Amino acid sequence: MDQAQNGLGQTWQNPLVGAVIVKNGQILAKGYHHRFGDKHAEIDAISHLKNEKAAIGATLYVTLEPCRHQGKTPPCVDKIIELGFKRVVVGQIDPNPLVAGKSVERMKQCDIQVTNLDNSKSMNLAYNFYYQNSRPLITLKYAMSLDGKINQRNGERTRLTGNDTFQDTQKLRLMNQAILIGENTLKVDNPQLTVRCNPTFPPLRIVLIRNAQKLDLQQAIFQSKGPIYILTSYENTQVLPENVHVLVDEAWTPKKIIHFLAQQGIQSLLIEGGSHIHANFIKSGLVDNLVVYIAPKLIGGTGLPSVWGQEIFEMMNFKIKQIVQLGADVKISARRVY
Ligand code: AOF
Ligand code: ZN
Repeated sequence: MDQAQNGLGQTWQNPLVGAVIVKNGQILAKGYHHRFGDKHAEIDAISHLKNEKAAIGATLYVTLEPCRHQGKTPPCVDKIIELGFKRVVVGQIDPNPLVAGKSVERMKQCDIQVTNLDNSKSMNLAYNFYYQNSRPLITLKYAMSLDGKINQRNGERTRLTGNDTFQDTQKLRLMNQAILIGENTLKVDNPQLTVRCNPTFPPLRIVLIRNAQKLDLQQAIFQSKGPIYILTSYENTQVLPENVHVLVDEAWTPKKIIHFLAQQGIQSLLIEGGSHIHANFIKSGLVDNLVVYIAPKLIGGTGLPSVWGQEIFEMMNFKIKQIVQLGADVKISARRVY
């Protein structure tokens, strides 16, 4: 798993995968999936053997079941069989229907001993979730005051949290393949929605604007690179920058948005706000994780609450996964339980 982590932030829609080759109690080679499109972890480890013949009778430890399909690279399982490995220990079965246990079967048929430790799923939560549920894993994030408000007054940007929280939200963006905001957040916060460290595969930026007939192209988001999808109910006739795509539907419900993202192969979505979008997604039951930053401030009065505008008829339950202090702020991460 340590090997796999080397690929963090670089593998995009592919999982993090690590591999180690062992013989006679000695590690002969290590490898990992470096980045999306590159060779797979097993092949990387094999490439570090002094001689491929050393694989004869050796054990291959790999955090994900090897693939058996021709993708951007040839099937790993063929190479494993060809080189004469005696034993293969996998960390989990690959939920990708192209693999899904079939490589394990194939190796067993070729008299390779196969053990599934089933201990590495937590490393690729969104990847596993996507294949199990045919939709992205949805995380809803907001920063609020001690009295549960996200903004001072409608129409004004309020900086509640400090720099440590800012750094953490950057990591959160990096861990998601798409980010969604609504038109109020676009207007009030004027965000770029970029990840400052310029990753190779930045998250897709999605903005829900009911009427996008006339976009304000001076806004920060339109000055930045990388694809932006505007989901709207009205055609836009402006000449738009090449990276801006307008998709029209009479009513972009959370369900339709998620369906669109699933079709794009997006495995994880971060919803950054505002409170109406939060409420709509919660109402639809489409929230899997919450990340809440609490700033030690009180707003009171007419401040905008974190979730506003839609009633939830049945209370939703979450399990707290983590509580950490970030500078003066507190971060709470929670996962939905049913
Ligand atoms: C492995 N080892 O290191 C990875 C695997 O488009 P491709 O060719 O890179 O294939 C992507 C699929 O391959 C991915 O969805 C998963 O099923 C498998 N990824 N498999 O044995 C690896 N990254
Ligand atoms: Zn492979």
